[in-house]
Amino acid sequence: MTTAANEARIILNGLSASVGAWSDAGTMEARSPIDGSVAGRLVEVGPEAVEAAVAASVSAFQAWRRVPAPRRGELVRLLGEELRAAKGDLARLVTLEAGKIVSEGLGEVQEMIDICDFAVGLSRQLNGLTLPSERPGHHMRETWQPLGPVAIVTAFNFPVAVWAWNAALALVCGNPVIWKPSEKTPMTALGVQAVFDRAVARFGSDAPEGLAQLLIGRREVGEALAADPRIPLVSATGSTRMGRAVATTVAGRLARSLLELGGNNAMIVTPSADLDMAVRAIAFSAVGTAGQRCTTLRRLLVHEGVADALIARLKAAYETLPIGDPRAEGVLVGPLIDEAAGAAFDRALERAVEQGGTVVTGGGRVEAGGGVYVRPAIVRMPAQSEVVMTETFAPILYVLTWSDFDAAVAMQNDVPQGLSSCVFTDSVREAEAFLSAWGSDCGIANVNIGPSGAEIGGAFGGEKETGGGRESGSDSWKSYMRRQTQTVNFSRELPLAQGVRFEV
Ligand code: UN1
Repeated sequence: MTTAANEARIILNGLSASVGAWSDAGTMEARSPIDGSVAGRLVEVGPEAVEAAVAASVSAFQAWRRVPAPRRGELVRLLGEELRAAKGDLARLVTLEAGKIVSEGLGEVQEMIDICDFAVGLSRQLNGLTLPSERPGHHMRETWQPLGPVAIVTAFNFPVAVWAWNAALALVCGNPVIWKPSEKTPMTALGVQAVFDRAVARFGSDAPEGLAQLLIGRREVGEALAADPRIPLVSATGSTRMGRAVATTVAGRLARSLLELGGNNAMIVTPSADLDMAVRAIAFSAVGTAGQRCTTLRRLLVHEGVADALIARLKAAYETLPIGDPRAEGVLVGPLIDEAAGAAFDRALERAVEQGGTVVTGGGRVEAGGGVYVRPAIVRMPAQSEVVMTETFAPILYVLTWSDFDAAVAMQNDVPQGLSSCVFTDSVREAEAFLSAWGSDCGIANVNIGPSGAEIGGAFGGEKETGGGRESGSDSWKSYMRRQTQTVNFSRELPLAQGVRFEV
């Protein structure tokens, strides 16, 4: 029987990806969390490979920045077409290597396609301002210039979309990219690179060598990229600990980082909330991707008058959740990424009980063919104790109650992470208060929709401990460019500054 990992390897072969990447001497196992199978070993690079990769990127930059932005957009348009053609294969790779259910794998590739469309339009709208000069016969304007090589470090849980958010924007902005994917998802990265190469082949020779590079490697490769003075922007997604290390290194050389780190997202449910909608939103955002999204719902803050009714309905919904092989039709909860994630799930539940929590449902493993499958848990907590304030990358939903709306908002804000948030209410007062300056302190605030599943059109990311990075839509492109204020004197005078005379 073909193992899940071998199925991924067959798809890669079909995409003509990873030719030469496999070797018995390779040191990176390509595995699937579905059944724990291993497809083989991939050759990985060490930090010493970063030198040559950055040199190639710098020379690619010299050419790419001269290509007009709308023409750069054409490459991203072709990438979008190739992604559409390869959508099924890439989505399947995401399922096989990250363990996402089929519709989530497809959804992730759709995010790649969407950001390509967005970036194509953007390639004709990298607009600056013209500014009134205080000096006669002068023209002032603001121009957005390409920045240089962009390093992209991505996590296992969104193994393809996050690269695309960064790469599509970086490319239209005139920057080459160097990608270090998670060591847990090298195969999807190889698949994406193959699709990119197809787009380049159709585009033509004005796409320089080394425009988008892939470095299969470990933490040290990311560290070397973060430390390299030729990389003006490092965009990294992952744990808060990793983000702090990247931010410190990058700030130490006064360059820019764009970070997407932890989330500890809450939903406030008020007495007027539509509970049918709330139950569906909670189930999707708390157990989707087996609780391994940074936007996963982790804290449910319910008004004490509706708590028992809501919890009873959630318990019933949780107890019929189909858990198992994410390829199987109807399954909603796939595996955790690895044994360490399973252990973190178990430990968090133990800590929750120690801290006064009562498990309403879930916990423990489901035997399903070799992967780490857990039963999503709901735990009622007496207070926002240490474990509630911590992001555990697994499907645990902590439930707390409140009686005063302002106190609920304060509770939602009282964690270090500030990525996504939402309120379920039919009261316009509560909804608007939640969205006001004294409401949610998160980067994303929603009304009557859960905290996950953000569209690419908005700036994605958080405030507070998430690193404050904003990626993908809105004006996030400005992070990938340098702003230049330009002044042209078309007079025959030299007014140096207001009121200053300087004769030589
Ligand atoms: C992440 O979990 O790292 O909003 C990103 C969402 C997705 C992106 C999540 N569009 O759930």
